[in-house]
Amino acid sequence: MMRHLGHSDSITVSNWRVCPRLSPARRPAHLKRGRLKTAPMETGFDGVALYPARLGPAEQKALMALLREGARVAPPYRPRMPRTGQLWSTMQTNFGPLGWVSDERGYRYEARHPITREPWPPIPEILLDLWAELAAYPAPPEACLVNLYRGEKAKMGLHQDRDEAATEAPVLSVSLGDTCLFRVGGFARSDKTKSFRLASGDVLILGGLSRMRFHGVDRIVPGSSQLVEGGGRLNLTLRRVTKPVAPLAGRSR
Ligand SMILES: O=C(O)CCC(=O)C(=O)O
Repeated sequence: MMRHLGHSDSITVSNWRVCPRLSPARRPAHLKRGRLKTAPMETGFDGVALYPARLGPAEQKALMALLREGARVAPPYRPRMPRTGQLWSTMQTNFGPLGWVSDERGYRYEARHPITREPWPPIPEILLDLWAELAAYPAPPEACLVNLYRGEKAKMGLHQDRDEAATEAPVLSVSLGDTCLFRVGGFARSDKTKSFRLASGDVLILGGLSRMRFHGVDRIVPGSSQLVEGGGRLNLTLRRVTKPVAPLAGRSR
């Protein structure tokens, strides 16, 4: 079914173009030095760490350029809900050996793009570095799900990330572009929730006791950033899907 999505369900790669001058295969050293070393902000939830402006403007642009390159290989598409086939309000693609997909058959990880049937492009090194610095997990992420929120209707309902076997690994999320209103709850959908804003460059980690908390995006604030060409917000979540076969002492990449 996914193979038969109409033309209007894909977006052109140029929508992702932000910084055509930069096309680094690897992150330049000066950007590495320029990363803002901020401490996590208190969120009120043990295991939910928010690093405001963890990526500075130059790193955000460099990451956008890498995402644009990746989108040529793995064009963003609009996924479908399990059973009903209803279209999501966000567009998605993935990087990494595995990618998270949703369609009438359910939620799962797959090694290939559901429309092109090509393998997903590799996770950009800049993101692997972030994981190595912040995830405190002895194996690299296997999936980077990319969500594109565009327009006032784009949102993501409260949900748990529960399709990964490695639930002891955190989910590391990077926000780019427009600010969003992010909501975190408890371990039942009906539990009390708390909202905070995620702005471009912010990094959020859901780990430890909070790995399985319900969370979602109520809405974005259109026009709050100029980073994403055509407007909108990109969210990248790094996930370890399978449990590492053997402990990799002290290494995360
Ligand atoms: O867009 C976000 O900040 C959250 C994304 C998310 O919850 C998910 O991909 O599971």
